[in-house]
Amino acid sequence: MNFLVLLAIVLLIIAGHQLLRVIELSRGLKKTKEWKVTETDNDMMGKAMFAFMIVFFAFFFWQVNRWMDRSLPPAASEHGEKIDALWDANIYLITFVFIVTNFFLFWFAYKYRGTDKTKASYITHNNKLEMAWTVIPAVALAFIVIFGLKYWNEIMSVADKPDRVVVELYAKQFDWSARYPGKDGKLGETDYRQIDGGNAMGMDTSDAAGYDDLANIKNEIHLPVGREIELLMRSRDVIHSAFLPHFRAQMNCVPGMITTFKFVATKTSAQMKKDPYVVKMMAGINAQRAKFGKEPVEFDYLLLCNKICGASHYNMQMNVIVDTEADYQAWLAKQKVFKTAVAAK
Ligand SMILES: [Cu+2]
Repeated sequence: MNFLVLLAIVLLIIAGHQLLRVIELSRGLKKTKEWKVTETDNDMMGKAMFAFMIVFFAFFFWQVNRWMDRSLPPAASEHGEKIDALWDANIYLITFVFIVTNFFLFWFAYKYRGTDKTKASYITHNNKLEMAWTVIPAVALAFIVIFGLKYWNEIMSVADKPDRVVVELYAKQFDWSARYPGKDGKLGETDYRQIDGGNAMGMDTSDAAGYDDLANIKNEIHLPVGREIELLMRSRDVIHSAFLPHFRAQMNCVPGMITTFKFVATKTSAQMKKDPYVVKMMAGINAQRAKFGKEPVEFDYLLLCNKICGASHYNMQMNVIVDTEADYQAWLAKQKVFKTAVAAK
């Protein structure tokens, strides 16, 4: 059986070889050379390039229009507006360059398509051109880098508002816990050796400053609108990344150290749900969900993990509710104090 298969393969190879020889011989008998590009070929290719350009640009603008309302809504934080402005400036610049360069690419392929009448000119060097394509991108990049650095320094500066809200985010495989300081305004010390069922965030039980902390808050956190929020982040196991896309905030949570990010939320969750962009975005998402027989969802600010941190990484999510000051205080009053939480276990 194996021998027959081998024989069939060998015969197939021989047959293929013979077929190629026949083609080669018949080519020699013809007068025209089929590898030679004719006037008609060039004309057709040039026009095809032009047609492709039109379809290409049309597809590009269709895509922008089709998917625009599935991108992130306008920033809901003060610094987020700066990031969005920088992002928009970059995107407009890139789109402009994309259209100009691709227009010339395909337009020239069409305009200067080969004919027997014209001959290509031989140009080796042009100082003016060299200057133009060095200086113009250098100026554009300098603009992007300078604004990027300016905003980076403003955004990454240390939280310093006296009335700021401090929130600790504790990441572990695979969920988030939050902790707020109690009436003393101070978070208690932590000690990883004390982690157990009743002390999941590893608080140091010998530090009295931690007794009034509102610890081990799960599923959702509340933040007041218009006040500086200082996030302090810790991780129990691997590197996670606290990602709050609607506030344009992200910071790695690294085991063994505390990382920080500060921001000011500008819109409450209730205001954001009524934002025209969000209404349209959610309608699009819910129409898509309906196709798969899933119930509609409401908009919520989210805290996600943005590091591929393990098998259930996708599960690391927490709702973030931005409240008015009064609602925030009411929610805060309902949270369990650490000492009572420990006593209750
Ligand atoms: Cu994670």
